Amino acid sequence: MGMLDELKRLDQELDSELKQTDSLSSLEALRVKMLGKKGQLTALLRSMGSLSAEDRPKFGQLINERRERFTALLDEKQKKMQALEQEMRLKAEQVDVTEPRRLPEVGTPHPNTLVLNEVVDCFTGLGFEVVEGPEVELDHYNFELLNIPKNHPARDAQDTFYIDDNVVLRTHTSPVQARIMTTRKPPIRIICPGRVYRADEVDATHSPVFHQIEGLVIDENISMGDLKATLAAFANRLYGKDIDVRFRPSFFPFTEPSAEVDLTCVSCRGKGCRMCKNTGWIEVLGCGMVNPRVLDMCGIDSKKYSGFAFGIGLERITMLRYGIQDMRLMYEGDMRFLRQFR
Ligand code: 2U9
Repeated sequence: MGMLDELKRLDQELDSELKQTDSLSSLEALRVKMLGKKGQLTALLRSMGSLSAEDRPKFGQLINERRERFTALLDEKQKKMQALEQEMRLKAEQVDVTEPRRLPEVGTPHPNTLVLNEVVDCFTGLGFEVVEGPEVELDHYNFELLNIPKNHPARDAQDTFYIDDNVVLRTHTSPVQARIMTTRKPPIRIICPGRVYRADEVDATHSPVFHQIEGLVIDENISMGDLKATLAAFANRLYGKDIDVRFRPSFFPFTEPSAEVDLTCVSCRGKGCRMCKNTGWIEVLGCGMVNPRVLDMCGIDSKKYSGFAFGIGLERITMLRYGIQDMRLMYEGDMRFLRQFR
């Protein structure tokens, strides 16, 4: 093939490949293929040695014209491609600043927390202080100071989680009160909310981990009348002014006398319903006058001072407050349940 034909063919090849090129990288490949050191135009320049001295300048000029033309065409295409790629990148990275932001998911307070807050408001309003203590507790504070003797069934491993012979997961928050009694002088007015542990099976009303709020008042001349008025104030504050308090005799090692406390049924307001088994009353908590033996063991003179104590199961009063039928709902973390309480 003559050199002129070859130049013509290169012109056509460049034009057709330029049309097909759709990226900066394939454009660069085309530039190398045509104008690079091993490119086709360069090869043509090298082959000029076979031409006559007369033809050589003429072809040299033609090849140089091609080089200028190719360079111009490639540069032009490159500019277009760069502009196009820039445009596409800007489009891809476009941010709609008017789009509403996604709101962070906000939780709701647990029903136990809501009721505990109300109980704390109630008792701090009556002059009580809130005190907390360890959940891993010495046998001495959890049982011994509370007059729960060594052979008492509450101490059995069937009921209590033992860490070792002398250390347990507290089975009530009473050891917090015992600790305060051994370190302070009366008057004492405290409530002790917190998590407690018992080796119970899970069912609609039991859990091995639950919460108590215990209260303790110690001063001169504290009577059962003070206890009843305090618990009535609590019942009225949480469940309404029409709720009455009823004491029934009971037994606890740490109080003497002891009582189970019923409230007017919060569901039927005393008329009688399925929940109260038509009695108009529901059992809600336990209480009593602090056993003088407990006072003395904790270093408080039982001849000078007397006191009352009570124990409330937080889950129990929360369930009554909101009409929750099954305690397990309170531990499952199901947002459909939890979101109902605000
Ligand atoms: C000291 C002295 C006495 C705390 C008391 C109860 C009665 C009671 C139960 C309620 C439901 C436990 O959560 S529950 O199962 N508690 O009936 N608790 S008197 O008496 C004390 C506490 C500490 C130093």
